[in-house]
Amino acid sequence: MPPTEPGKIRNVAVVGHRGTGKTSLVEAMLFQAGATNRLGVVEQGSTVSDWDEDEQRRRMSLAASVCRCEWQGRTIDLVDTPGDAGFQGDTIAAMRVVEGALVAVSAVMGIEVQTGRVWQRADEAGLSRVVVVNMLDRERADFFRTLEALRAQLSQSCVAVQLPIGSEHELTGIVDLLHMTAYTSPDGGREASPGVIPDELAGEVAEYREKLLDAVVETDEALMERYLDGQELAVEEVARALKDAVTRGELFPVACAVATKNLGTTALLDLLVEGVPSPAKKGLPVGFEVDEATAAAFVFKTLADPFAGRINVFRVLKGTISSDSTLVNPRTHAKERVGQLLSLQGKDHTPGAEFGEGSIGAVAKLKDVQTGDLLVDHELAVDQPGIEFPEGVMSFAVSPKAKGDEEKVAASLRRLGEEDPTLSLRRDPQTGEQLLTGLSQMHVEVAVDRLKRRFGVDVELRQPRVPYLETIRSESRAQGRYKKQTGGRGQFGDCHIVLEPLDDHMGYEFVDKIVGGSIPQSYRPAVDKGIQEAMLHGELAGAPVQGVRVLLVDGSYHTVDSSEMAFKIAGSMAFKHAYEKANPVLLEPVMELEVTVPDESVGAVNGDLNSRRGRLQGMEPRGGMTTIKAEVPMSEVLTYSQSLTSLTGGRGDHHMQFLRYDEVPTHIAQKVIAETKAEREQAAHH
Ligand SMILES: Nc1nc2c(ncn2[C@@H]2O[C@H](COP(=O)(O)OP(=O)(O)OP(=O)(O)O)[C@@H](O)[C@H]2O)c(=O)[nH]1
Ligand SMILES: [Mg+2]
Repeated sequence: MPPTEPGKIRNVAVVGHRGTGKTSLVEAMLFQAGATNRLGVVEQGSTVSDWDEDEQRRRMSLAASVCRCEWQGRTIDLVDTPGDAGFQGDTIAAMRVVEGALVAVSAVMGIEVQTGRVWQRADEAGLSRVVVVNMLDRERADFFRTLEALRAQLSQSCVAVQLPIGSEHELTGIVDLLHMTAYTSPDGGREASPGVIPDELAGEVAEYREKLLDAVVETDEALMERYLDGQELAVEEVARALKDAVTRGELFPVACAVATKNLGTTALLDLLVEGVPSPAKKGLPVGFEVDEATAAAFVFKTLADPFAGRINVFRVLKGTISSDSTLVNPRTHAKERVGQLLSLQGKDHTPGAEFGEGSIGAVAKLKDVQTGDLLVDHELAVDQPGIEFPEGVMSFAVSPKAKGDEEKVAASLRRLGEEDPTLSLRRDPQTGEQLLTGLSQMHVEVAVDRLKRRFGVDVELRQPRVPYLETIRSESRAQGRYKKQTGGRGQFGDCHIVLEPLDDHMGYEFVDKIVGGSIPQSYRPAVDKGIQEAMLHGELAGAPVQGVRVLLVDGSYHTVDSSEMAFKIAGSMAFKHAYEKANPVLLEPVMELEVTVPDESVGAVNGDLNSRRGRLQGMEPRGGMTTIKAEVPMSEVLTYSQSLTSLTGGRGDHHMQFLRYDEVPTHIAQKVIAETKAEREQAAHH
């Protein structure tokens, strides 16, 4: 089969807040378009998109999943993405390779935290957007309230192209304002052909049809003139002008749906085909520059299967990618032999011979290709466009349950890291622990589940140690004198140093202030070295010392007995003496925390933050939800996810990042110091 013409492709990322029905919408579209024979259900784990065992157990999408259907002679590639903030890696990557986004919102919840975030990403990537208000059959669902929120909070260019017929449990269908027809078969079967609009809706339909016309003619001068002249505009003319406006990103049509009943699916598929531009029309996604290549593809997702090996999912940027060809990876400069190409449909892959411009495909068993890599037909000097993934915020210490499994754990986690670049493993140089860092607690927990199921390694998660630091508050001066006389050649080193606190508690400076030759030039770096070694473990809690300027002011030496070693020891001794006198204090990392919660939980959340030594920085109410900004010590928010869930009934969302180091208040510092002391003593016993 020849590759699909770029003009006939629609690449759409299905995005939105967690649980707005994205997976169910994809399922409905596949079913309505005849790609599947039955409407799968998220609860039953029977959807095409949520095929992974972890997704089915948790009833949520954890990774992007590519699903294809044909509609009106077009090939639509739907990339269903996870809504949960902890699994945004794939969502961000998917939005880099499509022309359009289908933004799902719940008619009950309206605009939520993640809705705003994906909207902003879509802005950055210049994506055309269709908004779908889903779950209109649920209690407390309200299309009009949601529409107003969309217009107020996302864009005034959101415009209804459909209306619900009835509401909540009495919802019986939807009106398509564009084609002036109605769909009235909310029974979960294949949606029937459109019928006539019920008479009782005439008034409302006229009102919203006019709003739609007003919005559309705004974007088309010729049409505007005729409209103002009082001429009747044909349905097709309006549809065409809307399509152009959506393509250019000037209007965002708002559709209605009940995904689980397959209602509104036909009109939604129509909108995607008509509104989302094809790769041919849109050209390269934002940020790519592959002029010199004749064929290029961008890897936006990687699957690490312990049996099938690695599968790279790509979007063809230019030309054709065919099996049995050779491509180059500009990052590694390595040639990659392309064996079998694959077409994806959820978990299924079928062999494909070639993929043309704009299409999404997959390839197995390349040597060293990662998410974010480009594959080109010959070596070129191309810039890596890359993908800006968010930094991990939740770290846990991991250790294998079985002794001796350390290497296996590390290797398996590396494989998982290939699949999910927002997951990282590193050794904390200070505490020696292996830290697994992800975007949320659940993110890290899912990784642990996968380690077990896919790679057969069992690990334990512990709260990580807080990376404390130490610093000084005042100036001090001390001498370090090392002298040893044992038989033959002795050891002699002697130095005087002054410690001064540096701004921001950060950094280290060594300044040689010696006038004359009290210490020969060649021994002075040894003093510096000795001091730096002593600074690795401060005297308070064994934490690294930061924020110190050392002035080397004086000393003495011995022509025979002095050595680098002796001066290193003298430097370390001088530091320890001076440090004690310089008012040392413990520093702790402080996080910048942003919490978004329903208005009614604000009091409880603020009270809780207060009890965690949080400092409120600001509050921003926004349509039923309030975003609270605060600075909180890391030690107080190691398991914040759980607390927030119980404080808000699961409706809160948060993210945090490292801000700076601050002094630990004395009474708390005493506790930390006592604890670390006890631990160190215990460690010394073993
Ligand atoms: N009543 C009703 N339930 C729906 C509708 N659409 C989805 N659901 C249900 O809502 C829940 C969430 O649906 P999903 O399709 O998993 O939502 P999602 O947006 O993919 O969720 P994440 O992947 O976790 O972000 C499931 O229990 C669905 O069965 C709808 O239109 N009406
Ligand atoms: Mg989903």
